[in-house]
Amino acid sequence: MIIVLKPGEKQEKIQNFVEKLTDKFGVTVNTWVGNHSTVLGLIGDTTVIDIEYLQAQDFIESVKRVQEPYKKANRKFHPDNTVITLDNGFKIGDGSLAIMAGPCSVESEEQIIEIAEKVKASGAQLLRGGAFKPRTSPYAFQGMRAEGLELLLKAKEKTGLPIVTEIMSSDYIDLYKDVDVIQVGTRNMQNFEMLKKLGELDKPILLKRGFANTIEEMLMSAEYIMAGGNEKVILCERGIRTYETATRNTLDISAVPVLKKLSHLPVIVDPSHASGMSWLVEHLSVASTAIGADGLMIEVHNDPAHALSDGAQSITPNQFDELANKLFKLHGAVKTL
Ligand SMILES: [Mn+2]
Repeated sequence: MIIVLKPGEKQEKIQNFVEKLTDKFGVTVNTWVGNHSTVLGLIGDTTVIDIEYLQAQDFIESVKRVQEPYKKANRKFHPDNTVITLDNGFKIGDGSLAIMAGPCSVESEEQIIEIAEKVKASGAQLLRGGAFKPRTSPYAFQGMRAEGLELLLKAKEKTGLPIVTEIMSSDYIDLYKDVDVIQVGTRNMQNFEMLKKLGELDKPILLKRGFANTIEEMLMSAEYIMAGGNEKVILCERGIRTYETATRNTLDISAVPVLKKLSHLPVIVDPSHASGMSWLVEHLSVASTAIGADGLMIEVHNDPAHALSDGAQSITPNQFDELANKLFKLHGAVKTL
């Protein structure tokens, strides 16, 4: 971290400030005194230093971070990829392609079990399904809630597929004890109190990128979970809001290699919410697999025209079957390049 001091400060005041930084934060401070200004270079773990505290000091001209503010999610301090092992032994981030498929919302026992069996037959290794649904309108279908979780667990029992489902409030955290991967949705990416609670669990967390958040903000949210002791975080790029209206969101495809460069955590892509249109899901899935994503989360519905949520972006089990086949082949080919 580089701190530039305003010109004309007394040597004694600077010395006191340097001592304070050393004592309070345990960093080493190098001081360069020039003709016009003094520059302090802080070496050590500067993630604990609040940049706003420094900017509030009247004798400081400017502050610049030269190190990322996240530590546990940072590849610099953890060069090897993190591999997350689920209870059934399936690994995410080990170089294989993890495909999570299922309906946007759990709608009935027959629906979730039928889809689970079909996506499993096509090669999906996890079943996705929403029980608690964050909908833009309070009048839209809100999900089957606790009953939906029960049905997901039934589908898991029947098919053996691990399940991934979204949590919307830490009030319901106890209901998720048999859920294999807890999803934090785009709207909750910065629900810091909930992230802290999830950090206390020993369970994989799938963290979706907020649709108006930067990559650094996403990594800081991962840091919240990891700082609590839970290092099993899977990052998910799901599109961001831009000025483009042709698609529901704009898939930031470059986020995949960027996240993998900055962090050791597995990175997956959700092409369904990124596009909002079923015909586009294949294109985005192919691109994501080719660019090196560790997995995909795809919405599949047995009857998209009558889905209670996100029907327009859901593909049918038959379309998923063809797509999954293509993706596994492509992934195998990409690995040999
Ligand atoms: Mn959805």
